[in-house]
Order: sequence, then structure tokens, then C-alpha cells
Amino acid sequence: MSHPSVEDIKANSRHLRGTLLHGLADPVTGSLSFEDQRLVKFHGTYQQDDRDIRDERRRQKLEPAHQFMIRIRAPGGMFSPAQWLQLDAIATTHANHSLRITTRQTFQFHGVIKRELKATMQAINASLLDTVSACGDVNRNVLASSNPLQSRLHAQVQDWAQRLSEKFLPNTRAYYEIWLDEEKVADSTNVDEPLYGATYLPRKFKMAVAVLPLNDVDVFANDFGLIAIVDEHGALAGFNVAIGGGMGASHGDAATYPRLADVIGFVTPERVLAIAEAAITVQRDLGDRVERKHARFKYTIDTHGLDAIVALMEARAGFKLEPARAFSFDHNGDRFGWVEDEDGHGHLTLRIPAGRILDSEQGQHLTGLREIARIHPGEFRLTANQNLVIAGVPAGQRARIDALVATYGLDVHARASGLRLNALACVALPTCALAMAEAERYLPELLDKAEVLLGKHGLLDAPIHLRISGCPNGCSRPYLGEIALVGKAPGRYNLMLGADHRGQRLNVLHRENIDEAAILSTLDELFARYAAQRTPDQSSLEKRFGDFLIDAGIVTPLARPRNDIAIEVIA
Ligand code: SRM
Ligand code: SF4
Repeated sequence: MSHPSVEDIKANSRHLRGTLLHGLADPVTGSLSFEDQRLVKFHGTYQQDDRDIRDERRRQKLEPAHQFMIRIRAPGGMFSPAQWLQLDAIATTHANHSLRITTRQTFQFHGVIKRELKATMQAINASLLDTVSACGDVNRNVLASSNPLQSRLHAQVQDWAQRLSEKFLPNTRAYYEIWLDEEKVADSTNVDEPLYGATYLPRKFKMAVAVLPLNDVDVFANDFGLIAIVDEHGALAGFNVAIGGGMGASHGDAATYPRLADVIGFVTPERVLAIAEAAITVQRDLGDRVERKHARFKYTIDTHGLDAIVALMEARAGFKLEPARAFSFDHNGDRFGWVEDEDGHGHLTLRIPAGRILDSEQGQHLTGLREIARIHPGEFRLTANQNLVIAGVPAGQRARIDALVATYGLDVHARASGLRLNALACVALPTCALAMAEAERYLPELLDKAEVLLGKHGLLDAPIHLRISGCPNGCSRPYLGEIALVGKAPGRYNLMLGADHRGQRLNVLHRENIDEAAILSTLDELFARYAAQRTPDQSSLEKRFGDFLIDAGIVTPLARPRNDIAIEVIA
């Protein structure tokens, strides 16, 4: 029996209700219907199964071990200590005793079974958080740079992330009725949904706001990106706007590809919401509603042409964009350790390996951060590189935080190589249904082996960006890694090389479908050549690894992305 299309499911869902109430109450199966599995994403949760035991369960003629991943909506990735403690309690009560920081600055819970799903959603809501639009064909969690040095600017940008997220939430009350038992009013399924309509967007839509000089949000990987521009007094003058970024691709399908966003102009703050809405409605109306693999805004732009899309956005917004302002990014990684902001508050960025907060032999992250949350007067900020900032620490409190960091082994950043500090891994197995190879679980072993090679060549301090994804969908934004591994099959990866360290150049395929031995021997050879670039006194490297790979002719970059144009202005 063939399933209805996602477009039909959305259209017939009475604004995202489907038969979810009935399906959640059905005790016979741990699963939801095919249709409801598509709809429940809009409520921030995915049905998955434990793939480690899938075959065994099949042999035993049992249904798969169904479970749910839940993703929180957290614009700018900001959480209070009280919320931290509540989320920790949810992870240990309803989920798999871990909190997973995602590459979009929020938390995921894994391993929640269907009969606990509603209680978990209610507990999340009780912590004054929600999961609305964390997944689904809508505007997703909005990223904001975690740069804590310019605290006042950061606060403004954080506010913009919040406003963009709120502005583009759907109007449907389905979430509140299904999960929070909100009383259903007679015509509530007939809700006015002026932005999204009955079929929402053709595909997910992603926004990010970057604060120079850090591109820690990878702004060019988003459908709609803003780059904050400050005036000569350090006040927010407005934003450069970039459209059409995205990472997802499919192996062997040339019609799908990663693409960096194009910088299309500058807007003052009061015009931001109008131009963002114009981008969403243009994509809503012109995006491909037949082929989901071809439905992201990046393809709409390439189908209709950038100039035509920009002209349409300007017509809908009612104004013309100003020319883009000059900008320059330092890098797209995080800054680790303590920094002090202009108001004298301390901010401590901790490395969280692959974003997974749990207690293990490598460190007591769950317990240690719980203890910190109990005494921390500031807030927690997640980064889009899966790390954590303990933010807003008064001077008198730092020693206590440092002591807890040491006690629980949270000082990974003080011990890690440059490669380890800058590594990203997507979740992949065992929960991700689309994974073709390991990513998060393989990363520690891969890093251990790669570090042996780096040590051999005197490169342990080199800040090389490595990204690994279990499939070509690109959830760890692998196509922006100086080195990237993209899963093809168990134990086999495409090795991609040559992105820059600013998130402004895509990498390219270097070797296809190779195993660990081939990966390591290739890296060994490249590290040897890179090490030869050391300055005569051995104190520094002349260029970053990605740039070296290009300059040495090891890989040839793709045609120059247009977001480099603004760089040229200031060069
Ligand atoms: Fe992703 C699908 C995990 C960031 C591109 N992503 C998935 C699913 C839900 C698998 C599925 O559809 O069944 C994964 C769930 C795994 C699990 O077990 O938790 C998943 N994506 C993640 C996270 C958790 C990766 C991580 O390790 O942090 C990230 C959650 C972000 C969040 O909090 O919202 C995550 N995903 C991304 C990013 C990075 C970003 O947005 O900066 C991308 C590339 C950017 C982009 O969207 O182009 C990304 N995820 C995808 C795609 C490819 C979309 C496309 O345009 O083709 C899929 C597959 C799909 O949507 O069909 C996908
Ligand atoms: Fe799953 Fe692929 Fe995303 Fe990794 S990149 S989380 S394997 S969909």
C-alpha cells in the first residue's frame, strides 16, 4: 500500500492534529501511524527505533523498539540554571540519561517511549520551554552567535533570534490541545494560518544571526542568515542578509547539493522582520512541493535565479535592500576557556564531546553540570558547535565554578588537541533512521587515532576543523569542514577536504567510500605535508589546514561562492 504524500498529509491534518490524540492513547503499539509520524515532527518530536537491536527484534518477530527523540525550541540556545535542572531531571526520568546539544543550539532527548511522550512534553512545558516547530516544514530553531565578549550586542542579537522565532511560529493550537490538554474550542481546527496556510512550507526553513568576527553559527549554511553590522559607536546598525544556504545532499544524486548562502544586501533593524517574512513567503509559494529532496529554498533560488528571488522578496517587503556592508569573519569555531565581557562578567566555554552530556568514564558531564546549575547565578548558552558556555559568572563565583569543572572532569578544552576541540559529529547510530555509518559514537576513536598522527607531525595544537556525518544529509555541516567524513556504509566514508575555517568555502570530495585504514593513511600523508609549512622557528603555521589543501593543489575548490564578494570590498 502506498502512503499519501507529505503535502497531502499536511493538507488533511486539520492544522497538524491528524489522529495524534488517538495514536498516542493506543496501548497496542509503541508506534504512531505513518501519517502521524510525519505530523508529530511539527510538534518537535520524531519517532525512531533503536537500530542496534532492530535485527534481533525482527528475528524475535517483535515490532522495532520504537522510541522518540524530542527537540526543544530554544532561540539562541539560552537556558536558565533552573531550566537546566528541570531538563536534567527529564533526561533521567523519561529519556536515556543524556542531554544532547545539537548543531542548532538546542537540546534533544533520546529514547522516550510513546507512553511517556506526553508526560515528557508537559515536563518540558513546565520548565517554560516548548518544542513547537523544532522539526517539520516550518521555520526552525533560530541560531544566534554565542560570542559573549560583546555582551550588549549579544543581548540584542539574542533578542532578534527570539523575535524571529516567535514571529514565524504557526498559529495552530494543535500542540497545546494534544500535549497540554488545552480545551478545544469549537472551530479551533479552522485556525487562521496566514503565513503558512494549510500545507505549511515545502520543507524546513532555517535562520541564523551571526555576530562578527565569529561565524560560530555557520550563517551561510542557513536558508536565511543575518550578519550583525555595528556602527562606529559599536551600536547595532543592521544586518547583512544572506539567503539560500543548506547542506543536505544525497549520494549519487547530482540534483541535490550543499550550497552556501548568497549575501544579497543590508537592512536596518526595523526592516528585518519584513524581509525575513518575504523570504519565507517566496519559498512557501515557489518551493518544490512535488520532490521533497528538491524542496529547500536553495533549490528554489537556483531554479528561478537569485536576482529574480531577491526582486520578489523586495517587492513583497515593500523596499529595496541597501548594498551589503563590508564584513570579515575570523573563524567558525568556538573560543574555549574564560573570557570577560565589557561588563566584567566571566563566560566559560566548555568543550562537550559531540554535544553529548552524560556521565561516562570520559567525564561526569551530567552530574558536574547539575552541580554547577545549582550554584550558577547566570545562564547557560549552547553553541552551534555543540559546546556550552557557562555565561554571566560574577568575578567572586569563578573559583567555585573552576573547582566543580576540575572535580567532574569537565575541562576537556584544557587537554584536547586543536582537532578535538574543533570536531563536530552528528548523532547517527543508533537512533537516526537515516544513518549509513557511525558518527557520534565513532568520533572519540577516530580522534584518538588521528591525534597519534598529529603528534607524530607536531600538529597537536593545529586548530583543524573535522566534521563527521553518518550520511550525506549533513547534520554536522560536514561540507564546511576542512576535513570531513560523510557516511556511505558501515565503516566507510567519503573523505571531503578543503573548506576554509570561516564557513565561507565548501569542501570537495577527495576520496570516495574509504575505510578507516585509508582515511588514516591519507591524513598521515597530508599532515606530513602540512607540518612542513611550519615557520622556521616552528612556532606557528603559515596558513590554516583548509587553505593549505587548496594552495598545495591537493583539492580544487568549487566555483567561488558569492558570499566572498563582501570580503573583497574590504580587502
Ligand atoms: Fe539534521 C534529518 C539530527 C542539524 C540536515 N537530522 C535529521 C534527523 C531528524 C533524521 C531523520 O529525519 O529521521 C536526525 C535525527 C538524529 C537523531 O537521532 O537525533 C537529525 N540534525 C540533527 C542534529 C541533532 C545533528 C546533531 O548531531 O546535532 C541537529 C539538530 C538541529 C536542531 O536542533 O534543530 C541537526 N540537520 C542539521 C543541520 C545543521 C544545521 O542546521 O545547521 C543540517 C544541514 C543544514 C540544512 O538543513 O541544510 C541538517 N537533517 C538534515 C537533513 C537534510 C535536509 C535537506 O535539505 O536535504 C535531514 C533529512 C531530511 O530532512 O530529510 C535531517
Ligand atoms: Fe542522521 Fe544523516 Fe543527520 Fe547524521 S547526517 S543525524 S546520519 S540524518
